[in-house]
Amino acid sequence: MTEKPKRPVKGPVDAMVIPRYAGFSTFARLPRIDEVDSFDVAVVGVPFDSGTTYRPGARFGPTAIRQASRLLRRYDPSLETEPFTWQQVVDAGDITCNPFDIETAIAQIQAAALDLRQGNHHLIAIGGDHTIALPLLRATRAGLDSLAVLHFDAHLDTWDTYFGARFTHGSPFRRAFEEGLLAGGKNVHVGTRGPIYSRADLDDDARFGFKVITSDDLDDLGVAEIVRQIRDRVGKSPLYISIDVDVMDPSHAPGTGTPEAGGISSRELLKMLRGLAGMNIVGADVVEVAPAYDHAEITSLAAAHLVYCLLSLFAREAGGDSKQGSWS
Ligand SMILES: [Mn+2]
Repeated sequence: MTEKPKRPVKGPVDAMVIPRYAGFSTFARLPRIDEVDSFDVAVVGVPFDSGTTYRPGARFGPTAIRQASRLLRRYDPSLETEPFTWQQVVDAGDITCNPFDIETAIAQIQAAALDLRQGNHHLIAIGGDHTIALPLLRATRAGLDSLAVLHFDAHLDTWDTYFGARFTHGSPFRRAFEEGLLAGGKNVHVGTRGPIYSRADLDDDARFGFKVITSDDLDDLGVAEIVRQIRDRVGKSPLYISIDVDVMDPSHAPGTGTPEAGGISSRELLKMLRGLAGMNIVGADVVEVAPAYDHAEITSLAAAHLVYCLLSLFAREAGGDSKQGSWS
């Protein structure tokens, strides 16, 4: 499973030739999608924040995450992978999203994600506010029998409407349930905390097929037990991972739209993610980086490392595996 593939792979710009802070700004200085013949994983920006309910600004998330990703290096000792050489990773640029019409933007994101998914390519979206998870789930669910969602967030994001609007960053997983996109009884929220509108929100959420692992549960259960519970619940189902950076404590992710005290650390989040190695992950997003509220790139650096960890998880599945047939 863990050997370098024999086909040619175009990796990041060599930092010994061009310094990390110079040159074109793609994720991790990887090639653009138009610079390679084919790819296994695409990182795509979704600069959309018209679904935010509090602080706007996540439309600048993709740019900030790319900038913060310049320092990422080739070998991941935690997962013993080379995420940029065991598979072809590309930066697919940004999806054009209408900033004034949410439903148009959702349709644009869905169409672009479907296009990038052609040929079973893996997609990691960098947001953007959490509204974007709905069209990404639609595109990922297409062609699959079922799809489980693992959702890291301070919030449930299964609310119904806000000011009468059905498509906001607080409602993507309720809409996904209503559209039949979620596998029954296999979905998990991790890291929720803080006040909610009503006790009934939790009852609704359970009806949508989610198990809730709160931020406080991390203290009581620990990372290993939480990983065990996630693996037990999801099993071998195709899995979509959606990471709202506000799952992290504001000390680890201040640059976000709806921060809540009492969150988890970036170390804990990365460790949980690594614990998912070997699961059937089919797509992911990292959302809600709002750089205007960030300090010293704390949030965008964490987001860049989360994307790197997701790439490593994909690489472990891709490395030396002949079933990766997308390379022509
Ligand atoms: Mn969210």
